[in-house]
Amino acid sequence: VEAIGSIKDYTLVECFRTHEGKRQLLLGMKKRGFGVGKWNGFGGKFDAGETVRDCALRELEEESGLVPERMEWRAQLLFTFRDSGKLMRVHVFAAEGFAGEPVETEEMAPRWFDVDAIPYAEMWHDDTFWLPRFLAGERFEGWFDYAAGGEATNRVLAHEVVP
Ligand code: 6OG
Repeated sequence: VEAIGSIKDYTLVECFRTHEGKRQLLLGMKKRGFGVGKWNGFGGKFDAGETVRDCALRELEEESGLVPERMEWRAQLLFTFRDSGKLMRVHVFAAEGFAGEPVETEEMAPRWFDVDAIPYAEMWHDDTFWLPRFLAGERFEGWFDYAAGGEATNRVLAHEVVP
């Protein structure tokens, strides 16, 4: 029997702006590591002793160069993986108010998307279930149960989103 792994915490920041009258969401194409090849918000793992908010701000700046004027906590997502038994908890923030443009980093290639043209087919499957509610301004908790092969198969078998 494998040892029971502990839960791993991550942050994820969804950045918004209004551009030429249209509301837009910033996504980054992940160039390496977990979720490579998918569009996603910006975030990552905690440094020792770091608060959730500090981690979110640090990861956003490291991966995009951006520092937001406003950022608020909006969601907590729990991910289970059938094959590995891995447990991940992701703390999601909404941010806005940016001075410059995002820069490409070793981790992410950034692009602004109109909120009515989100590339769901090239994102984590769970985003399909919660991002529309996030875009609508809701706060919620979500649970997503990934099929075996998690990252490669990208298939949520069961889920729940609770306000
Ligand atoms: P680094 O490898 O960059 O952290 N993340 C997920 N995001 C979504 N939408 N769905 C998932 O389904 C995710 N799993 C992880 C959290 C990984 C980054 O990717 C996010 C972090 O922002 C399983 O350190």
